[in-house]
Amino acid sequence: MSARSAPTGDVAERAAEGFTSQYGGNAAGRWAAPGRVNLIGEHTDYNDGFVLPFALPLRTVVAADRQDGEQWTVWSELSGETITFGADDVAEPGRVTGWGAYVAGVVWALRDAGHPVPGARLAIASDVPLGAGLSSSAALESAVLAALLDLGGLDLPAERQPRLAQRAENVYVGAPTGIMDQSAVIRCRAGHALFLDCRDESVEQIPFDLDAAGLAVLVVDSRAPHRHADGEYAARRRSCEAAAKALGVPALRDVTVDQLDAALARLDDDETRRRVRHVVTEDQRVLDTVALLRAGRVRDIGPLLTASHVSMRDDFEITVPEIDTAVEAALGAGALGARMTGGGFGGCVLALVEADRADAVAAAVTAAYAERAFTAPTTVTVLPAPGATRLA
Ligand code: GAF
Repeated sequence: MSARSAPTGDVAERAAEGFTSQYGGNAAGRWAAPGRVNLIGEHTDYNDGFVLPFALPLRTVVAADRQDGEQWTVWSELSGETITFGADDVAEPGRVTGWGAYVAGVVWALRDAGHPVPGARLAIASDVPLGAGLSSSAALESAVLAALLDLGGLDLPAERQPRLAQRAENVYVGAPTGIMDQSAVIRCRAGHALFLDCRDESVEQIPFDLDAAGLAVLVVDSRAPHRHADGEYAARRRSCEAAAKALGVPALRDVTVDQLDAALARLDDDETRRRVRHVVTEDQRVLDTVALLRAGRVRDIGPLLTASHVSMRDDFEITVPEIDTAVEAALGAGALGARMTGGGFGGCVLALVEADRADAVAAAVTAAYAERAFTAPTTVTVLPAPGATRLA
């Protein structure tokens, strides 16, 4: 999708060929996990709230087989490197660093949960662009998890897998992310968006048939460099947790829009009030979006998407000029709604468009970028794809 994408050619074949060239022979199997976009519900997951992501047709594929002993050998086409780690490296978090930490983190999380993990050789190929806010990390963790579960004959129901992959990222890698990305990557279905309650992890598959409605979702990679994304993400999370404590609720999910004004009146700084307003109104926008989709009113979700963007821009303050430019240009060219998707400070924008307007909207975004001398964006239209799976 962008200059940050992996090499061309079929990703599953690249993984299989990588396996053969690194280790000789054929892999025992191949496991795929997609990237995701979030239709709506941003920074609500770690507030126990609601999200509505769908899986992308861009995937990470792991070709793998078992090897003797407690040893894991991993090759990735992205770095061209092969790394090896053993039991000592997964005895506690943080010993393997860089991209290998996401793989070692999954081994660590499985072992920490009491699962006997087989030694393995893995080869990784990916079409999910790195650093574009499309969950390349969750795709990697989830594809590795699927491979290790199958190779070890381990039984871990799909609904319990996201927490395990999230622990790999939170504890082993050290990134304080919520449960959305791993849930999306593992539990999404083709043609549907995943309505996830991040408190009890219950899900509803919401039909999201863009083709039938004559619509398209255009994804714009803003190409904006992630500016302080990790520190700012953690700061937003701390601010939400502090606000919930000040309001005497377990999480901001427990404040409804009807209670919002009274809750805001009890908070004494304006920044915190704006953070809370984003989360509380965003949860309601997810519920409203789901209600419209259940009623088959796909076009009508546009204004909710745009309102979500305005809230992220003005109240949560997680957008950047490239992102705001893309949203404004898309709306100016007739998009029904547009918003940043993902954690923020760069990443992607999604725009809901009439299918026959997708090219014109993409061209308008590109022209707006050129006017401001931003690095040219990349654009692609996407349909909701399946979640993690073993390939034939
Ligand atoms: C990132 C995180 F990984 C998610 O958990 C979520 O908080 C998202 O940002 C914002 O909605 O993708």
